[in-house]
Amino acid sequence: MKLLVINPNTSAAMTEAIGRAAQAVAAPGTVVRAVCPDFGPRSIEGHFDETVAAAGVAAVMRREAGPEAADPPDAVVIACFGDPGLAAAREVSGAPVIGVAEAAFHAASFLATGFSVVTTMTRTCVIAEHLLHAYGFDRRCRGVHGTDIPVLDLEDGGAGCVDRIEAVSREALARDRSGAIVLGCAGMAALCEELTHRLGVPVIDGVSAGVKFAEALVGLGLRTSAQGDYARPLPKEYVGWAAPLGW
Ligand code: 2AL
Repeated sequence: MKLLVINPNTSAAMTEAIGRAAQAVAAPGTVVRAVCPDFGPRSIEGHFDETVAAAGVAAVMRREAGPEAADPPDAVVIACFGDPGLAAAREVSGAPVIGVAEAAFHAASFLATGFSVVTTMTRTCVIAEHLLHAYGFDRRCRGVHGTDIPVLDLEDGGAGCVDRIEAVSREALARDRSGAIVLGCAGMAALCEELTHRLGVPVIDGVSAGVKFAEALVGLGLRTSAQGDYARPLPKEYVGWAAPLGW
């Protein structure tokens, strides 16, 4: 199957690292293509970044997976922990679209009664909390914790950040009485194995979980519902820089 992985930030290094992490867990028949928008923030660390990044995801979806796409994917993973543009992406194509936060929350809930999220800047904690509430996982998550690691410090895979993430995770496991850690940034994907080894509890990277859930849905022949709010956007004119995105 063809799996499109969209990194909503515009860091080429992080897009490559996410693509490698996705391909590493993919089944032999899965071909991963990792892309990022051609406009928007280098990293997503707040509401404004996220809003602009969501438009970038919409533009990539339109080009790569929309009705005019030359070689549309069988499934899509949106690889930023705020799941920017996720609902919009599901209006573009019937191919299943998975957000990495949503995937990680589901996976963690299979493995522990309660989990903790360990993320980047403390100011982004509220974004994860809003998602937990929107997705109905706020009863399973026992705490969201910032490390105050800037996202771009994770560009190379984040090896220099692993001690700090381990320390915050240990504190979170004890304070929250939780049984698993969800990594709150797609840029932490390469650290999952090392942190699992160090912490001795399940550590969930949403990129890997997203890839495996995408493969499962495609394997089951399931597609996004076109009934109701995930139906194609209504035809209308878009103006200004967004004109090509009109339907
Ligand atoms: C993220 C992420 O996954 N990518 C990015 O640029 N920002 N999330 C986060 N909590 O920092």
